[in-house]
Amino acid sequence: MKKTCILIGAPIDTGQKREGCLMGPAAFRVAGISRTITDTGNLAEDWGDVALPELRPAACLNSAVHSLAETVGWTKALAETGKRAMAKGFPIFMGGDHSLSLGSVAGVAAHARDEGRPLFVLWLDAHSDYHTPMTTASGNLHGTPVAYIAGRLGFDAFPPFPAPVPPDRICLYGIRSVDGPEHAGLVETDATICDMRVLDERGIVAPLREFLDKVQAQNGLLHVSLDVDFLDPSIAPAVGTTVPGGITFREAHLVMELLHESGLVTSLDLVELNPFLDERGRTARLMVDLVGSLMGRKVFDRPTRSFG
Ligand code: B3U
Ligand code: MN
Ligand code: MN
Repeated sequence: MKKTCILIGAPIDTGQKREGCLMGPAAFRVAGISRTITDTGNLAEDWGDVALPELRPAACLNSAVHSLAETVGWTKALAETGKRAMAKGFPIFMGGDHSLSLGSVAGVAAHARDEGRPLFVLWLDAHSDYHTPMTTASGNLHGTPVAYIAGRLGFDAFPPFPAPVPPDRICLYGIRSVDGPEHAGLVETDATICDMRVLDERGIVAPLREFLDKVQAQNGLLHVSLDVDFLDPSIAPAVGTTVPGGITFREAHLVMELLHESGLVTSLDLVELNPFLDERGRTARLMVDLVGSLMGRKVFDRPTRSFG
């Protein structure tokens, strides 16, 4: 079925300390994201970049936390735009660092709640991003969205998350860097953890299909959050926090093809691209190619496997 992809630029780099991610939306456009989508027979509508609203003072007891007021401002703005976009089509949030997902997923969750459908979240990332503003040692709020989405306590400066996603509807896939307080929080939950140990042992397909089968069985909406550092740094150098041992080119495309085939994905984040660190646009192009696979680009048509 034809999708209307709504491109939403989120030029944010205050969720961490390295400048450059704010150029991400421009790089995705230059790398041809619209054309890639329309080439797959879908529609692309570009809503431009979201603007940061006027800031309200915000405070947090953890003095390491920085850019709190900006992050709260982006969260509100993106939640509002995200909810509106869900009613119109398939939002693609182009970051910007991963703090944008505090807002994008809040908007998606508000829509799911209003529709009476359960929301599932697939987190494609080297990191678990399960800090709260109280537990982060770096103070970088891009390390917190999964905790916010799951309704973990400690986000007093933020709007309450509209409809927290129970951890058994969250899958962290590809993770290989988890801090102590994140681990301590995660082991208390029944989130699906597909860390690299699991993926090396079982392969990338079976664990993903298991999660997708769950989404299908519950008639869920599925938000996918794709962090550049999910990919191995050898193929995706344009990211501030590279972690070795990531997903290969072929694995990444297969993940996207399986997601396409499932027909379950309803929204997407593309985050952490730092064009200033790229090599002649290769990471931006790879991310856009992955969007192509997610939207249905393939070499041969073959009967799709049915889910559920
Ligand atoms: N967990 C570390 C590192 C990190 C998280 N997300 C990224 N890096 N990209 C932290 O700073 O919270
Ligand atoms: Mn991340
Ligand atoms: Mn990451």
